[in-house]
Amino acid sequence: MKEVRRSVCALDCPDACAMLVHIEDGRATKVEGDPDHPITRGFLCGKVTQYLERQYHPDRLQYPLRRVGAKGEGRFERISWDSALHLIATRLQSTIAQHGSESVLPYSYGGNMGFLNGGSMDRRFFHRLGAARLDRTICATAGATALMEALGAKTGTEPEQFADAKLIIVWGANVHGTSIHLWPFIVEARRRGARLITIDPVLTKTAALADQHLFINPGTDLALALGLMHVIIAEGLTDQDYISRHTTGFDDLARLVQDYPPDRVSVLTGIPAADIVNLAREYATTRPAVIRANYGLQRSERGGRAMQAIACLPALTGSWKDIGGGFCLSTSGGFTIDRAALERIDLQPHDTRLINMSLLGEALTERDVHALVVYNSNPAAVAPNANRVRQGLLRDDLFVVALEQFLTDTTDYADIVLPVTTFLENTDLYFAYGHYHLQMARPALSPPGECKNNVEIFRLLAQRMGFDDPCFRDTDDDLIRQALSSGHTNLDGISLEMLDEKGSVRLNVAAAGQPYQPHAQGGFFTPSGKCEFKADTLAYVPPVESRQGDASLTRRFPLELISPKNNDSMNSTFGHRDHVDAQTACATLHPEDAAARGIAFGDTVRVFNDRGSIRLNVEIAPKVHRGVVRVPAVRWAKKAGDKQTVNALTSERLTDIGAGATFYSCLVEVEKCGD
Ligand SMILES: Nc1nc2c(c(=O)[nH]1)N[C@H]1C(S)=C(S)[C@@H](COP(=O)(O)OP(=O)(O)OC[C@H]3O[C@@H](n4cnc5c(=O)[nH]c(N)nc54)[C@H](O)[C@@H]3O)O[C@H]1N2
Ligand SMILES: Nc1nc2c(c(=O)[nH]1)N[C@H]1C(S)=C(S)[C@@H](COP(=O)(O)OP(=O)(O)OC[C@H]3O[C@@H](n4cnc5c(=O)[nH]c(N)nc54)[C@H](O)[C@@H]3O)O[C@H]1N2
Ligand code: SF4
Ligand SMILES: [Mo]
Repeated sequence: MKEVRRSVCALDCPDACAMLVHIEDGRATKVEGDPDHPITRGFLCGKVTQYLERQYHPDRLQYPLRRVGAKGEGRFERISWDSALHLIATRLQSTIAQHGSESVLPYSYGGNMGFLNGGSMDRRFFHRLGAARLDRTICATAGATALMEALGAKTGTEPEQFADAKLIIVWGANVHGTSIHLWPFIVEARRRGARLITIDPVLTKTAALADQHLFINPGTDLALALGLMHVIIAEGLTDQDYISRHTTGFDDLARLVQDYPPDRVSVLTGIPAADIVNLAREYATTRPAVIRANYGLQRSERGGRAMQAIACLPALTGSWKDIGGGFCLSTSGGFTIDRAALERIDLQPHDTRLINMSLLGEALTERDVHALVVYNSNPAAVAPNANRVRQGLLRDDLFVVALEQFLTDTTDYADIVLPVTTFLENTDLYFAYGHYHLQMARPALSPPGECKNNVEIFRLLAQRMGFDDPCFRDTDDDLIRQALSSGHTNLDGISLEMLDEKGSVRLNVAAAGQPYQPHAQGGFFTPSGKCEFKADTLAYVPPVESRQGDASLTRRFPLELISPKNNDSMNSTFGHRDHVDAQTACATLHPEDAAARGIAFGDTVRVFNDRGSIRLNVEIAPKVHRGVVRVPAVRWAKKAGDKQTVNALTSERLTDIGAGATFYSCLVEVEKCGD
């Protein structure tokens, strides 16, 4: 029998695509983008077009496993669900008896972006247990904090409106690789005469397609933003009416940016002064002009304040007033569901300690963690300072449980591995961080073997631990109804039944068919209700790990390593694919940096600093800014000859605000390998 069922892509991507799954006799034969969805528009990215390779991969986990080899070896034997749950419950109980409940640490991130499988029954379970709480900082907290400071919410220009822009600045974002569904709107705008400018240390695929590309020194975007403000204010290109009605702190900002003339900003950013002046003029005089930033921009020591300053630019020029103007980092703030009802922090016996996930290495080696439960994440590959993380995971007295689809770098250190479903097998409710359409999916396929979803696994664990609160028996539909009952106007009239029928519904952010213009008339969500410039927080200091940073470091490690997203994979997901492995096993060097080190095409190189050393192939091309090394993230260490990923090199230093990870502030040296 042939049929087509709907699903929603649950990967950690701004686009949250609506999918159609073609099924023949219970087996999927093809996945495609829903042609009727206003953002998906009938296509999926390359990596998910091939999702069935993952869905039906022979290595997919189907049964619970118990470790039989040494930690890190990855040798397991099959056990029953009953004994897996029993082993976990008894070990958690004895750990709590001996070391207290806060010695248990959950570790999860973006493996599954559904509200249910991403953060519902799991949170309830750990809250009731009294476990340490995880501060989920590994991706987005610097930028999120920045938006809260400047705008008061994580909202921005909707993708549909990009088609109306006349100037699009893509700033620290690789639209073509990481949020491809914005691209058709950019194409549409350009067809109508818009210009596209990119700002990135790398000539990405997006940058190569732009009208103009500006190579920037990593971590210097705050200086660039202040330099643009300098020119805009000095040349009288501001919208004084908008500024006086809808902003605070303009006079202090005007004073601060006097210290950032184009010549100085040019030295800091590596962008020619004339280009800075022209960009400022073009931005302030083209209407509508929109800025698309993405999280890559804020993964540096100064990334938070940089995002904050950039988010202030449209208020200076009044660009929020235009359909197709404004700024977007994230739209997630529009999805005002009742998270408290899903997560139930009130179940905590007492307020527990908070552990920053970006400091996992430190937590496992210095902070008295005795049990780690990992789901929706692969920390052995994706967390910074991987050698320290590994040292922690190797501890004999650490009990590790991993809920996974594959045997990853992390599961190799687990005592118990539980097989989980893929999103194609789940009921879930989905937000997006790149558009304003709320979606729901029912299982399109049935799970293989004995796979269970995260929600069900934490329900079962709660039962084993004897947690009798009725909330641990909530069904998936109960959870969705609770999530939708926040009473917020954005969800007015949106019910489970409606989502079940339609699949996707635009949030009530504007009248049907009308553009959402969050700040056309101010309406900021800050305490003052205005865009807050906060000049006292915006002075620029170069990152410690940067070319203008700590001289004792730059002498030994003169190159700036960035490890941005790989177009054909999703963080470490799809790392099992050979072509992904090859892409993430390669460092790109500027020809002058390669020549200075006697490195030539075909060489193998060693990239190293005090934290680690990895061997990689090399690509030599002026695709990276001079002084920058690019290694796409994140390779599976277990597939590498030296068992290392790029995160062996990255540090546990945190961002200026939001306590986020600084993956892209990382000094290294590169040398040719001897053999
Ligand atoms: N194909 C693919 N798509 C993905 C992902 C993936 O792994 N692969 N990951 C998903 C996730 S988790 C996220 S958070 C998003 C992130 O989406 P993006 O932010 O678009 O992706 P990144 O590659 O992290 O960073 C974007 C760009 O910032 C540049 N960059 C690095 N440092 C700086 C800097 O200091 N200044 C400036 N101006 N630019 C800088 C990088 O070279 C890169 O081209 O993508 C999501 N989508
Ligand atoms: N060097 C470097 N490191 C980085 C980054 C970088 O750009 N450079 N990016 C950082 C960023 S932005 C992010 S968001 C993090 C991402 O880090 P993670 O959130 O850990 O993302 P993934 O590596 O994709 O791993 C997700 C895992 O979840 C599993 N999974 C999928 N669905 C489910 C499910 O339903 N249940 C369970 N239990 N598991 C599931 C997948 O099989 C996969 O192994 O990485 C960070 N690390
Ligand atoms: S990863 Fe992003 S672009 Fe690709 S199918 Fe999923 S939501 Fe769409
Ligand atoms: Mo991320």
